[in-house]
Amino acid sequence: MNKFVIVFSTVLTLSIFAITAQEEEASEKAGTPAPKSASFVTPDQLHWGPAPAGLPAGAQMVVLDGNPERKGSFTVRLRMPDGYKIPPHTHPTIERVTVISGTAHLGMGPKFDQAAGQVLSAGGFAVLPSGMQHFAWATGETIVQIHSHGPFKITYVNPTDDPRNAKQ
Ligand SMILES: [Cu+2]
Repeated sequence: MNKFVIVFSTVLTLSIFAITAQEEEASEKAGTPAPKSASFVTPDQLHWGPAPAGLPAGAQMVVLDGNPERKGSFTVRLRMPDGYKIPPHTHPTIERVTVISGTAHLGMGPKFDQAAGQVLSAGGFAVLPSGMQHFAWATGETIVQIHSHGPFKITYVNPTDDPRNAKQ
């Protein structure tokens, strides 16, 4: 390894640490404080409630960590009934999806197309960059875990798909 490579990798490592520290600091300043102690939850202790109004009716959600509405890291789970569909949409921040149970289908693009989805069974994982148009549906009751940074929002490609527009 020459000197340049060593210097470069040291600088890179240091900047990664700096970015992580900055993220944590930003999260503490403007939103959910970073946890100071360990916390544990068993599956029977999860307090499921109705999913937010931005999602089609019928799903349930539980917040495991953080607050999706505030700045900072958060983790939630979404329980979808069989056949549940989320029309094409985007998020302002990255969406990381882990399938806990059931089968989730994820498709990319502005048009809901059940022929174009990626099938993810339990244990499957997906990363959806911020601003990327995607859609989803479930076969069988399906639980996915979503890990991202808040404030997390959902913007539908077609505003008539937005359940918040129907509630008037
Ligand atoms: Cu999404």
